Amino acid sequence: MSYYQVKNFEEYFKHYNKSIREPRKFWDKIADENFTWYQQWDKVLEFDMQEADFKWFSGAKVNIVKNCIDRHLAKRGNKTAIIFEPNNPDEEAQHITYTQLYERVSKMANVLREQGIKKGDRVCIYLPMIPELAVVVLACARIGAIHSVVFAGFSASAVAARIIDCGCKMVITSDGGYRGNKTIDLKGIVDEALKTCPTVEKVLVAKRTNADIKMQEGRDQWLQPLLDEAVANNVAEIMDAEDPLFILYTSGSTGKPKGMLHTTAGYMVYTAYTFKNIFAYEENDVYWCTADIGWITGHSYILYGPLLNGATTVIFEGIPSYPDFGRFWEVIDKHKVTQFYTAPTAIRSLAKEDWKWVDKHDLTSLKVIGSVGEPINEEAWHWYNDHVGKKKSPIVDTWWQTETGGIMISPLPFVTPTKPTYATLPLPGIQPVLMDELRNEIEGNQVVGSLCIKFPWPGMARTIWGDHQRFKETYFSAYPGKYFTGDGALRDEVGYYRITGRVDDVVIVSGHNLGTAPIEDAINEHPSVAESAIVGFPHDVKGNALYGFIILKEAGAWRNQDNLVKEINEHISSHIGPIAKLDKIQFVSGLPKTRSGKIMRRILRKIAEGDFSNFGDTSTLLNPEIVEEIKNGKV
Ligand code: 7RM
Repeated sequence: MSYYQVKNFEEYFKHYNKSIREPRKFWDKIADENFTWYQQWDKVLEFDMQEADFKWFSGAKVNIVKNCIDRHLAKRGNKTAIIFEPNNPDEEAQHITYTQLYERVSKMANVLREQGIKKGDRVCIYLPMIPELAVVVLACARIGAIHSVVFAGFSASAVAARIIDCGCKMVITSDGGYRGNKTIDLKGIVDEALKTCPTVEKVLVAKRTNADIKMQEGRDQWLQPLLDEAVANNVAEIMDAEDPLFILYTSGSTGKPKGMLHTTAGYMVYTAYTFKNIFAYEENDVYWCTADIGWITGHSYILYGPLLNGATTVIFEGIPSYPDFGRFWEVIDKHKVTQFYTAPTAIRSLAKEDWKWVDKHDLTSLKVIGSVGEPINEEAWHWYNDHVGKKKSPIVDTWWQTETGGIMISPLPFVTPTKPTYATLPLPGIQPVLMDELRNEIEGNQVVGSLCIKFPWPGMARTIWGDHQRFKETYFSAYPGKYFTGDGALRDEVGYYRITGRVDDVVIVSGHNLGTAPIEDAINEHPSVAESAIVGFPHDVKGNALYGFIILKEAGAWRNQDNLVKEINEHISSHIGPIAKLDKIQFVSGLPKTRSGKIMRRILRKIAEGDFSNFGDTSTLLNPEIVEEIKNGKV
């Protein structure tokens, strides 16, 4: 296998430059050397940026699951593919070998076919983080059905909207799910959702909690008896390179969720290549990504990327705080995890707790630790580096999106010197650019702009399901000829990128263009502050002023709040400038967040403006109750 793995920084630049000079040759070689194909491609890439039309490896025939499982069987049949770590630490972990995974996926694939699912049909998967989730996803891909995984925490209305949008024929769910000391009634939520979903003919139900649920005659069936009857091998569907693989909904700040469509060959090549390089994965490593499979990070870096590399990947059902704040670190020790990949929101919430929770566990197995989902603030970066990485495991701060399919900007461990809060450099094959307001590319270093990508890459989404026009408008029209990410970034004196957040979050105060991330960073450096979010609100004199929502650490909660307000503003003043001082500060116990830890700033903006009328779709919030508290405490 060869993925152009580079050994040192000099080599990185050499490979990078080559990949830019001859991108087709670059991807051709990666695709050629690392996968099994039924048939090779005629052309590596054809595209039209204006029309947002991209074809990778056209003419090729392939099945991604054969590449994830079957081709490993000869050499790795008895190797563990999946380690399942249950919510309850007293329940035994499961080790599923590649051979066992082959058998389980084959049976599931046979069940799906028997139940009438064919290539191109959409299947909604609404399951907790249990092995069946992985098995069902892979079974869909094996038979060419398009999976649409919906995070098992979304409400009935969110589930229904996603089922209706892509016309799912089947839903696969469970009798319930565990999350810390709670159980969730997934089947009940599906029943509620399906009242408005005429396209769904069948519901298959996995057993997990043994909850007493209702089964609707003629529609619902228990999964296990069907699996018991199925044979343990299966002939995979032969897929065209550009056949759809999955749809994954991303909420976006406004409007209805976008069903991002990913296709087969390009996504396969890209997730495999990025996984291998960014996590420096070696044969006997144990890799753990704490994301949910209902999120793109779980698709690309719990399932496809690791399995394509024949890796051992951990699936964790629980949450970081159950049964105590040491759970992540206990699991790392228990399974001797070598690569650990999580989100800044998890890091910050654990950094709020006593570091004895970390230091009492043995983390010496770790080699590389990663971060994804938001800008990681300086304080959290150092905490992660000191307490988890022990200053020896490099942090890979990985920037990417549901739309990009895989990681785009990230350090390569042991190659790229890391720098706190910087995602650093693009992977070979990726061409980021910064654009100014006049839509010109900004050359040189020490500059700030809108982050675009100026050449296609294999992992990119191909369209929004059912709405190609919206795809074109959202991503390919703001900067003609380029993919617009929606994020702002700065490039430092050596060319390292730092993502500063969504460009919609920028606030203009007295004519100054302020990114929210650097101000939040400064606030978070205050010893009493755990986390913060700032938004703009209309102001008679300055046009806009800044409103800060701040979560205090336990120690900070005892302090005099007027003094804290003064100190925080003095700190901002000296670190950024008086222009960035906050007009209003509200101390809150939490911030409205999506499941993947992103703050829903739209809600905070409305509250800051004093408009409590229409918060838009809040069904994907992890903690909807916090909205009420924040409304009531408005200053
Ligand atoms: C993987 C994922 C995408 C948005 C993206 C950014 C933000 C993600 C980082 C980051 C700074 C990072 N997909 N984002 N990673 N910002 N540094 N390392 O999160 O579609 O759910 O979100 O997340 O704004 O555009 S996503």
